[in-house]
Amino acid sequence: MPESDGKQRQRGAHRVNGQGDGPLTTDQGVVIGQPDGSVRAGERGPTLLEDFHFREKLTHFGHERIPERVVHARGSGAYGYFEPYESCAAYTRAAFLRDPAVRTPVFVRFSTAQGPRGSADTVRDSRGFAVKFYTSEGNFDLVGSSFPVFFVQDGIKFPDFVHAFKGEPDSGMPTGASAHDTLWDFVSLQPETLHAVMWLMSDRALPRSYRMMPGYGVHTFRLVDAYGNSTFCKFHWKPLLGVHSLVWDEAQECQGRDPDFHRRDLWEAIASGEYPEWELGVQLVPEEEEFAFDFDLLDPTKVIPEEQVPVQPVGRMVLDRNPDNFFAETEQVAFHAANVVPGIGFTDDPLLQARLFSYMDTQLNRLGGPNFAQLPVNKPLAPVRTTQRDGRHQYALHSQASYTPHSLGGGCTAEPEKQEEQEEQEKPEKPESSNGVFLHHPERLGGTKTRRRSGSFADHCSQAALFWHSVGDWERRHIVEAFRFELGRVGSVAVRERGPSGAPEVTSPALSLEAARGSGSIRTRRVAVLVTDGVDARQADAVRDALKERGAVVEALGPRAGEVHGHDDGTACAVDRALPTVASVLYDAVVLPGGSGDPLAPGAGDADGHAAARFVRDAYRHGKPVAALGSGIGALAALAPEELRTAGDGGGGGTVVDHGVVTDTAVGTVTEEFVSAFADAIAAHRHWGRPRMPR
Ligand code: HDD
Repeated sequence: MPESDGKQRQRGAHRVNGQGDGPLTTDQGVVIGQPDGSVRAGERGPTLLEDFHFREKLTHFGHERIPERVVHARGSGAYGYFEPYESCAAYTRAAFLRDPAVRTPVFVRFSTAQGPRGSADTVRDSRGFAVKFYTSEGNFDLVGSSFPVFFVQDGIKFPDFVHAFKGEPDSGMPTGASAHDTLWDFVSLQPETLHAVMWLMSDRALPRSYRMMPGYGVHTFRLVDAYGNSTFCKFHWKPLLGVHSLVWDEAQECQGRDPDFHRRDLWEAIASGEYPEWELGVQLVPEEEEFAFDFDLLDPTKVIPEEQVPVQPVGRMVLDRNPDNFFAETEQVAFHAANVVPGIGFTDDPLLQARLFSYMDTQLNRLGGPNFAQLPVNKPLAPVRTTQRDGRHQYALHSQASYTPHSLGGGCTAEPEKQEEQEEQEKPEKPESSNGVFLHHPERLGGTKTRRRSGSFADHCSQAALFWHSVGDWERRHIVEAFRFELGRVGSVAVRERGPSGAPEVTSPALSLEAARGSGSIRTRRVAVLVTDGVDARQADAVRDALKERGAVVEALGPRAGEVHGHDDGTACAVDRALPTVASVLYDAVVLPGGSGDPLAPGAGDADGHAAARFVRDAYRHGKPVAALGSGIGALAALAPEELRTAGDGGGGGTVVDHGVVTDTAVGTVTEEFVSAFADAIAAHRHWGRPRMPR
């Protein structure tokens, strides 16, 4: 791949491919003749201490791991770029938002919050959505979340929340899950958690893919223009593929079938050229309107309803490159909520203020010293000139004086204009946007030192209720089921019974998943075609080709890998995977083509002979599109409820769609009508309100 952007060229200097041409060496460059044996006193004798190669190798191995992140340990990263649609100079002097011709390289890391490094991807949790912009004016880290609200209002409660969320103190269980006593004890005693808990109990906590997940900056930030004027701003990332979720039963099964479900999905999409894309949007509130809301803009447990302040699209981000090395890049990337650039500023949100301290501290612990900004993934593209020196893992060979002011060797060319002079010009008459100096917004401060929380942070119920009343019926049903599951896992009766009181019925339709379905495309959706000996091979191929043409990833699943014989003489159908090795939860939709064979017949390795039937039942139960063609309709009818309308049910030919079940009597091929009805059903993602399948 050509090194199209500055970050990729910078990384190129660090890339090591293979071992080069020569023989293996030690870390000191000494050639090792025979790398597979340790030096022993006799062939069957003890290993000798003098074997420096053996000792070096084992010592290095013993130090391969660094402390995992205390939260967000489990993550996946990718490189890409951001470009603004047009200049945002009216609100911000930030160079990366001012010029549509400028592409800013980014590294993004998605993560779960609770589980350790090796935990499963599809747990019920909020997700981290951290973006590092390598801008021409320094790195800007937007360290966000898949939820627009956080669990606590003040950073001093963050360790309490995390301790409660993590496994129980004695057993360390459960891994990556909230369904246990300490979490529910804490949230039931700390009512400010209520709004985020509603999100946690909703399908928002079970993304189908990182590529179909929104992101939020959560806090109210500031945008600052070239004149020093500030506008309050909330950041939003909206995925081009729409926002889609799993259902709980499916998410749990996925944890076993493919614990890397989200990591694999992101990696494979990027590797195959299906680059995920998000739109960056901002909600802007003029400074004068700070108090125009019935909640406090500084309270991170509140959304600004989109109906009140619309999200304005400002640019797009595309992820187009997987990392070269998981450890060096995805593990060593160090985000810091305080990494901002000129034109972006903080507010006094007490959660944000705590974060401005915490991230640097945690990176010192995790990465073992103060020079982690020199690591390739963290290294800015903007020139770095500091008087910071020495420390662990120092790579630079500084020879100039390390203090300001200094006069040696030509003096300090890097010395900026005096800060006081900058600050005196609070509102310069002429824009001086290009000088790239970061100015702290000169907010006027005053007050009595206190630990008291502002009264404007006291309403914990209204927005939790707003969320509840705004989501669709099926979303509400899932929330109730989630509460049942979670509280069912809580041992303490007292904790189970604690709960908040009601609140008024107000809605914000933008909060429903219904409002964020996306463009109707089925690109990268995974469709299974169940085939067996006797299948209508021409039809199976036709359906596969038609869906692939629309961008879906289609796999034929058969009783064994290889191929199956077709219904017509001489035909065969290639099988991508043996059905017993996969499961419906790894796909978005399923098709039963026609033919003379029984598509639900057991295959090799199908322990109880029900793998295919279970596949179709699961897809149906989880609300996924299910299609049956020709004689496949009969096989489906044997499983599906009688109330379901299917083609051939006295209704004659053509395509029939009922609750996302798409049937067509065609033989030997598929009709355009069928393909587009099935594609629509896939794009709609899930179909609720189906008749229940008999047990
Ligand atoms: Fe945090 C990591 C997001 C509040 C302290 N946080 C971390 C990551 C994300 C977030 C995405 C992982 C970054 C990566 O991929 O490396 N955190 C949030 C959001 C918050 C939030 C959206 C609320 C709006 N965090 C928060 C508070 C504190 C922290 C209030 C402490 C006072 N967060 C940390 C941390 C972590 C971290 C301990 C752990 C690993 C790391 O920083 O690099 O410093």
